[in-house]
This record gives sequence, C-alpha cells and structure tokens, in this order.
Amino acid sequence: MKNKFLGLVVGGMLLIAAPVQAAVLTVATAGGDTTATLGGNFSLSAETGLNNGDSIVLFDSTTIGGGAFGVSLSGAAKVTFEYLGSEAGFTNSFTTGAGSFTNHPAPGLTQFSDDLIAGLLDFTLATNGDGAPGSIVNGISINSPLSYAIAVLSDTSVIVLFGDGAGDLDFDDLAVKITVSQVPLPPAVWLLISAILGLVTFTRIRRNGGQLA
Ligand SMILES: [Ca+2]
Ligand SMILES: [Ca+2]
Repeated sequence: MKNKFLGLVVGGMLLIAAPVQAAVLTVATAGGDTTATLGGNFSLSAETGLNNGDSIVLFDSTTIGGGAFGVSLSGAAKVTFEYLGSEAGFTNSFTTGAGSFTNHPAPGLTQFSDDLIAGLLDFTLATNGDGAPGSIVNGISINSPLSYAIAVLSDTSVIVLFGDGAGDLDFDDLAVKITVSQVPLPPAVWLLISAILGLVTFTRIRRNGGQLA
C-alpha cells in the first residue's frame, strides 16, 4: 500500500513536470516570394543575426487576393515582440494591440508581450513615406509600394522586416522579432493538482485508521 501511495505521488509530480505543448508560428505564403534572399544592402546583420543571402518570404501589394499570407499563431500563447533596429530615413512603426515601436526616435521600451489566441497575428507596419504615408496589416492589406519580409528562425520565432517603399528594397527599414513562449498552466490547474494530491493523502490516512505516523 505504501508503494501504491508513493506511485501516486510520483505520478502526480510527473504530471506537474510534463512539458506543455507550445503553440507555433506559421507563415502562409500565397502570393509571396518564397525564394527571396536578403541583399548586400541589408544593414542590420549585427542587430538581427541575419545576413546577405539568408532566405526570407517576401510579400508586397501584388500578394493581395492571392490567398492567405503572413504570420499566424497556431494556438493560445504568450507572444513577445522585440524591436531589433532600423536603417531608414522615413519614420516607420510596428504596432499591435499591446504596444508599438517607432524608429524615429528609437523606442525606449524595446520589448513587450501579449497573451494571444490562435489566428493571424494582428500587427501593422506603417511609414510616413516622406509625405506619402502607407501601411501594411499582416495577412490583410499592403499599400503599394510597401513590402515586408519574414525570416523564419524556428517554429516559434520569426523576424519581421519592413520595406518602407523608399526604393532600395533592403528590408531593414524596421526589424521586429516575434517569439512564442511556452503556454503556462493557469493558476487554477495548479490548485486542482494540489487538491487532488491532498485528497489522496487524506484518504490514505483515513484508511490507515487515522494513524498519522
Ligand atoms: Ca540598408
Ligand atoms: Ca533601409
């Protein structure tokens, strides 16, 4: 009986320690250029870890109407957005429901997180275009001549690279890293696990005739 109880406790601990399935980032590529690479005029290698020749998925205004495109989240998860840098004369921004980065002036806060549900990541890239403003809504709309590229680092991490339409097509006009965190167990689940383990212990004590030791 003692071994059985020990087994229950160990089983409970294994349950607690078991990793939780994380959501992943997916890139829908309809209408996009999946053979594109970064060019020699990409200026954010130190900031992003990306280099001339690295693969990117490229979207511009010709993507519209061609099907699903852009970055999506496969399930509920905490998602972190990190400003990596910008090489651009235009004033550009990256905005979600939880925060925003602007390159001029560079943001003081370079990272924020949000608890999101499955679906298209809701972010907007915008530029003042030196008097010809325009924007991109991920997976929804792209104003010509703007474009954006996605560099896939892993199934839980991508870098979004903005092309602000200045004509140089270097995709370093704003760079933001998007990372999915492990989905944490809600506090209620921890309470439930504790309650079950407590109940098991109490039942054992009662079955032993109230002997505590
Ligand atoms: Ca450049
Ligand atoms: Ca640039």
